[in-house]
Amino acid sequence: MTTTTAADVLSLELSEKVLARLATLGAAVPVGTGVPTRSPLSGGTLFELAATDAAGVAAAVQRAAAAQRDWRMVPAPQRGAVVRRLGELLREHKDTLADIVTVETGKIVSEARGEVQEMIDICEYAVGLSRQLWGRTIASERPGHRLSESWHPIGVVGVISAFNFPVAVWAWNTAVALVCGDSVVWKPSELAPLSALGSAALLERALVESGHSPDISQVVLGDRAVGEALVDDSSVALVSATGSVRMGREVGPRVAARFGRTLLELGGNNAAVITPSADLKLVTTGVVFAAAGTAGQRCTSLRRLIVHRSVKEQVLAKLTAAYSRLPIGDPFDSGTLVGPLISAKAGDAFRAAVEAAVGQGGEVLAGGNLVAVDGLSGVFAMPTIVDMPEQAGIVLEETFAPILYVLTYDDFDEAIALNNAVSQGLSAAVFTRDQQEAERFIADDGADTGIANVNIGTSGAEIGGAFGGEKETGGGRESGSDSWKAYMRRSTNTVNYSSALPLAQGVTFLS
Ligand code: UN1
Repeated sequence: MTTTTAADVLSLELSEKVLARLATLGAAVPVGTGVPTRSPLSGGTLFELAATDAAGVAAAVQRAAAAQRDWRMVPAPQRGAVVRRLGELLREHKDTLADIVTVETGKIVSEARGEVQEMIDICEYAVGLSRQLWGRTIASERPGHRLSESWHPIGVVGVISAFNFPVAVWAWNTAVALVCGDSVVWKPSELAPLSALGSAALLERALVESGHSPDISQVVLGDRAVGEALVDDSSVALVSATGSVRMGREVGPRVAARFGRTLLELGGNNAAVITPSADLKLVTTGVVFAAAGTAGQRCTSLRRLIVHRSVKEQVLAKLTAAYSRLPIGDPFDSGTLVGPLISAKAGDAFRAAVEAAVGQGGEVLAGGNLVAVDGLSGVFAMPTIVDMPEQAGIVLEETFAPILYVLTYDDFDEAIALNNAVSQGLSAAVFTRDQQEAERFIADDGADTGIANVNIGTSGAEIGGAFGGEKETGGGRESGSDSWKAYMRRSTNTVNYSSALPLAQGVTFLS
């Protein structure tokens, strides 16, 4: 006889909630085996979905490739109209999709809705972009010649996304890829397949309503093997992958071996420098949101605080006071600011990191433990601050949990050196009212990250900028600015409208 635990009852409730939301979104749920769905609220399994096998991945890619051959000929502004419709549907169903995100990832309601808002934002951005896929005209050195460049759809884009932004990252890639004339095959995180099914259902509706093939968007479900099949498929022109550095190290060379393109968004080990002139009110809000928000599970989460010796005591007093008041609990409760970690494994990694930090001479100033939350059976970590004697060992690692390591500096050059002395290069921030320091931080010899902020934390980037980072973060850029260029192929065109054929560089041949 099996006994039903409180966690089982909660898992059942969450299953019902998520299935009702999926029905509202019009999503079919491929029940089967291979992909168990889970919730970090109960820590248990909800129900199981059918995994896509290798043949299924190949078939999905071929369907996407066939559909793309027509899609690429649809004028870009008309492709934009489909993305506009997707944005409208997301607006209409914002809270419904956000609820699924909360069930699957444990994100608090406000952040889950913020994630769907980020999807809406990128749709709107992509609609505008659909009329701005500009090439240039370049001065030719030859008379009667026009030199220009044009941008064309690249083909099938494979999107591999992570659990922490289970839907926004797909939307960044997909909204832009669609207006660029590409089709998309999505392999969502195996920890968040349900929010993927919900999002894809809305896109399918937008496509069908506008008279286009739903095959332009494909979802494949499963673990690593499914990701590998997608990565190795030579019909996938671009693999856009978000995840760990370890994952990127495998994906990068595999795609390169077949001369495919990659766009990699890997780990971060983001720091904020707190200078003597910093506005401490901004520091407190900025640091607490960046370090403890999303339970420290963003790539852009703040992990290192590089604080000037003269303000250290004051800064830490404010931060520890704020940390002691952070409500940890049910992410569906409106008062909660810190929800559960994604899994028991993440809880183990949190504990191991705190232990390692203490072993390396760290002093725990706030948090440090896992806590139980009434009525839920997931794993909850107390947002933690550890004062470290030096930047070494565990501080150099990205632990996906709310742990903030404190480092002390005396001289601004030293602060920049500490900021840059990690292998990742995603996001960095400086809090200062000194203009020289602010400018220096974002100058050529400043922070070496893809995102460098002044008087604002490391996380919570807007979609208008290019998102991504350097070094082991992978070098990719997605979302705004000119990131769209990664989703297109560039063609340089020389047109001779004269009756002579002068050769470039003054070469003479047959004349
Ligand atoms: C991520 O952490 O994987 O800047 C993406 C932010 C979000 C996106 C983060 N807009 O925090």
